[in-house]
Amino acid sequence: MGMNLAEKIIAAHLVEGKMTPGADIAITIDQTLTQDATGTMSYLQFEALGLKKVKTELSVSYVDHNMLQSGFENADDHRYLQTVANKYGIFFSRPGNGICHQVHLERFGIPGKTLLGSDSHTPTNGGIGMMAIGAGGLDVAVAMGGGAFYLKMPEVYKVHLTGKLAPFVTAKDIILEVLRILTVKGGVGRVIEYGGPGVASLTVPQRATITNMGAELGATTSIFPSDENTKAFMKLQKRVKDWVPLVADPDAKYAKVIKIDLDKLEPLIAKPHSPDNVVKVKAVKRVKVDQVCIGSCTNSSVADLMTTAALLKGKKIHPDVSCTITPGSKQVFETIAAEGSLTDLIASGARIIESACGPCIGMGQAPNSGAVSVRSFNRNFPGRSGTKDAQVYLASPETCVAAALTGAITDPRELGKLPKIKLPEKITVDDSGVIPPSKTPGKVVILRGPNIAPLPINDPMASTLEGEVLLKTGDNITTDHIMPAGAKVLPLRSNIPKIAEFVYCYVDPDFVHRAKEKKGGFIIGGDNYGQGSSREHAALAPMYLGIKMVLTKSFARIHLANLINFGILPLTFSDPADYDRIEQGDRLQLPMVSDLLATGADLTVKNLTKGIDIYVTYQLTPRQVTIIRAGGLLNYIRGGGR
Ligand code: MIC
Ligand code: SF4
Repeated sequence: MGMNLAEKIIAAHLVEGKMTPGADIAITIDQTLTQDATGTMSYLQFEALGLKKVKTELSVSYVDHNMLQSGFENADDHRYLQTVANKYGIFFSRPGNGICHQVHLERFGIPGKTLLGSDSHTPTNGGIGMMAIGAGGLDVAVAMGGGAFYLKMPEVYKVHLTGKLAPFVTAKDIILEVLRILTVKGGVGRVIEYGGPGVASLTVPQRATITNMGAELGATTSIFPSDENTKAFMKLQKRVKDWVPLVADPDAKYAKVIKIDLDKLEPLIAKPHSPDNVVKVKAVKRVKVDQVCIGSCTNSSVADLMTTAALLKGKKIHPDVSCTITPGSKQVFETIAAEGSLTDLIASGARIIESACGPCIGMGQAPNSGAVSVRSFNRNFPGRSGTKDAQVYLASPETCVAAALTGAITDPRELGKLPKIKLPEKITVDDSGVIPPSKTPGKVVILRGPNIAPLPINDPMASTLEGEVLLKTGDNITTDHIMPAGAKVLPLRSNIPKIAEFVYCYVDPDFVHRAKEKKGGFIIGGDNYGQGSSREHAALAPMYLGIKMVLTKSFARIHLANLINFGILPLTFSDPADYDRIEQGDRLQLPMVSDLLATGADLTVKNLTKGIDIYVTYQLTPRQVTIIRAGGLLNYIRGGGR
């Protein structure tokens, strides 16, 4: 029987389990990537594993998130990351070299290989035909140590593309259309594979825009075939020797096929505060705009920024708009400079920022109070921009330019004719921003600043759990709600006791105080709990505050794995209607839970306050049960587990 792309790559890397959707499998990992905001924890965990060197084919440590240095913390962390990389055989992409996903695509991605990254947008490299998956830092640390990656065998959906994009309609509009159809939980447990004749009209950076934002579907990953366009991209990058063709078999099976006719697509926009809140741009009537941000790992390729520059050439940013531009990498930055586009961007009055995540993660450029901000990014969760009441819209760079020039949300087709850009046939490939590891690792001293606090380690699970419901949330809670990012909080990523002070701070400012006063407790959630980022801090910091169990209607994949990794028990309601039978402040008990889990028995949660029993389910493998009972993955591995 024929195989699809995902099945082909998984089959070639499978070390445990059967490839039936929903079954537990383990795959080997060829490459890893980390970024600085999740990397410090990941490397502290790697160090705790006590190995001499990474065992992957390639591991790269990027610095792209914590770039504002308003105190010593971020600079100290960068120095730690550089020295730790140097010692353990890891390549170090220095600050200024670019956003991890963009640089990885340009310089390291290889079709057919597996990539595990401590960032939820790792699937960007699916654009070059990799099986690229986002995970928590601890899973990446284990993979660097040669350990397999455990996941549920995904179901595979096909997005069948026909036709060709019209002027001003872009790759971003394709993924916004997929989000409109599938929603932010439509991809959970699935791989989204792209195929059909329309694929041939898309370049690798365009494909990467689509696979990047596939993260917002909650998908395990998204992937494109590796074809002549992939070869051309790798040739431009002087890496054609790494190219291999990769296509799905003609009789490959898919759980579902979604058809999109590119000819019929129109410019789309995601309204506040969710990436699936998608409508046609022309349906948003002249909303006044205060800020426009172009860049991020979704839309900051050479073509994106040259098109932006061509549209802005000879014009000025609207006086009421602040417009920022962040090139995705040093290579993109150099190329747009060499091509003259940078001059046009500067002349337009746009604010050019270094190659990094920047405004996407609230690292500077927080908009004014109540501002409308139109961004070419991938997430518009509340507060993520750094301004609590900002209204963030997500759209293509073209739609962003239309807003920047007119001062209002405007269909970009109203700008007239799309200027033709001529992409360079040659670019400067300069890897000096990537520092190779030391040849004499024994001599390397790891430098740790005072911001790096020791890793908190959980206790093994108690036999009976009892405590109070400290918080009850609604559906689609994001990790940005649980553990906010931004310029104030991100520098504390290496310091769990300090960062724990911010858990749920925008949702309920009293949460941390309550958790401390009650010495921990439980959280109740709705559907798709923990969607968004891969940050394990959204599990680690609650663990530090004594959260022992989270009971929801359903979980997002990476957050679920992170909870297990840190020994927090994830449970779901057997009957979602029971969600209404628990309130904040209720006292709950799970009698003999540790023994019951070990035998695989059914579990009930006693609501002592209301005097009722609530049936719950857990989808944990025997290995995961052992991990939770041990108090987390680090305890498990140190105890000899694999
Ligand atoms: C994000 O886009 O939310 C981040 C910041 O890149 C995160 C990682 C993090 O929280 O450090 C992600 O997407 O995984
Ligand atoms: Fe960086 Fe934003 Fe991409 Fe996350 S989504 S990796 S913060 S650019």
